[in-house]
Amino acid sequence: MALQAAALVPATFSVPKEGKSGASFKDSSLFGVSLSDHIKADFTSSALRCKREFNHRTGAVRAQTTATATPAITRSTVDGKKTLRKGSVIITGASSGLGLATAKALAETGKWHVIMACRDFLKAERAAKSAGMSKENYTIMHLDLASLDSVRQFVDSYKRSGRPLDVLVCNAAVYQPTAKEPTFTAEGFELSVGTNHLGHFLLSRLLLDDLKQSDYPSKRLIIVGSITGNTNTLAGNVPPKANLGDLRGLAGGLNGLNSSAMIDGGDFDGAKAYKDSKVCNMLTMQEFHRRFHEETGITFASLYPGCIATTGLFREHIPLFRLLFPPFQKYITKGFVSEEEAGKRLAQV
Ligand code: LMG
Ligand code: NDP
Ligand code: PMR
Repeated sequence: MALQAAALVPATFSVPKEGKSGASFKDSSLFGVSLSDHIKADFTSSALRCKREFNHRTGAVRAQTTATATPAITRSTVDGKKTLRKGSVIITGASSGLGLATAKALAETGKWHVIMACRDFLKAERAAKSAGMSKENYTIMHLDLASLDSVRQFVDSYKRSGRPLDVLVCNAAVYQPTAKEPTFTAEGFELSVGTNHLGHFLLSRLLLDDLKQSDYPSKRLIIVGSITGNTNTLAGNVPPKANLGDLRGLAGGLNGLNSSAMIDGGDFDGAKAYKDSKVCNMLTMQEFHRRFHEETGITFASLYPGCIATTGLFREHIPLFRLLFPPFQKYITKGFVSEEEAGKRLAQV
């Protein structure tokens, strides 16, 4: 299975470091994959265009969406003056890392009200404050993606709030690279796939109608993907590789009891479970586009923001990894991006 994630590099961005790297990896072939090919594949987009290809054994599914810069919706005129409606954007996992940086970037434009959907209210509040976000630009709402009940409650509260929904950004994730045994969500699904994919899948599905009803000119549903789930890239060939197999573990409930905790039915591997979940995230956007784009007018997209090697995502990795990973990405792969830069990228998408 080869999946090419969305490459979303707006013209206004500097070309990501991966793309201009003349570094040691250029034109080298590691794990049988040419890096120059994957650079071309992932980073040649110079306009804000999202192009995804999924080469399946039985054929190819292509999804292409075009997007424009952040629009300013104008409302009825009073005294001939145009008033601006703020866009409403939900960002999951906005209490740290990429989600927080994106929330900050959007809040700072003054054009967006950011709903920070977080599992830890106090942490989110502190994070928003220390990021310097001003109160009128954000609302924190409780959401624990590792509980489908919590997802349903979040959706109910959101609907009851009466706010329109213009953009949903599915950003939260957990990564358990050193876990020896699987852990499970409230409903008993393996935690990484349960949180990163199933929680977001339900959230997206339940909020689709609200997005559809939005009168915003560019309503969007974005899921953060990752290069590490793409086996047609160098990074995606670092073991363990993502592989959904024939989905037998997923069909069996991912509960580790009468079925495997892994989607493909294999032995538990936390790093693989995360990468599998990212493949599911990216495929979900392709399939949502295929099923719902025409009917709803919603733009569905997925992006890889670059390697943000300093975020909390790696909190469970061994200390030596956490020490070496940022300089490795900065100086060797040149795939490193700061939280701030990655936040700007996602905010622009
Ligand atoms: C595995 O960890 C887990 O075991 C597994 O369970 C699973 O979770 C998996 O995919 C997830 O990860 C393996 C991981 C942890 O090892 C790595 O692969 C770490 C990669 C990042 C570290 C690279 C070290 C390179 C050193 C660079 C230091 C900075 C340089 C700045 C220089 C500036 C120059 C201008 O293991 C560790 O984290 C331990 C790391 C120990 C590294 C020992 C060094 C070995 C050198 C090997 C080099 C590999 C680099 C390949 C690139 C070669 C380039 C030509
Ligand atoms: P962080 O760990 O900093 O952020 C993850 C966020 O998800 C945190 O806010 C965390 O909450 C939240 N979260 C985790 N579990 C749940 C849950 N059950 N319910 C609600 N929220 C939850 O990592 P990043 O910022 O790096 O990750 C953000 C996204 O970027 C992820 O989708 C990741 O896969 C993706 N990504 C990251 C890359 C990187 O290099 N860092 C590269 C490619 C993609 P809390 O603060 O409470 O822990
Ligand atoms: Mg990877 C161009 C090369 C490149 C890029 C862009 C990444 C991104 N990585 C690259 C190469 C390599 N990595 C190589 C050659 C190695 C072997 C030394 C390597 C190793 C490695 C590990 C052990 N890389 C990792 C890990 C992790 O634990 C991270 C991971 O897989 O998390 C799921 C990771 C990552 N490398 C990246 C990115 C973006 C990650 C974090 C992935 C994510 O958050 O989705």
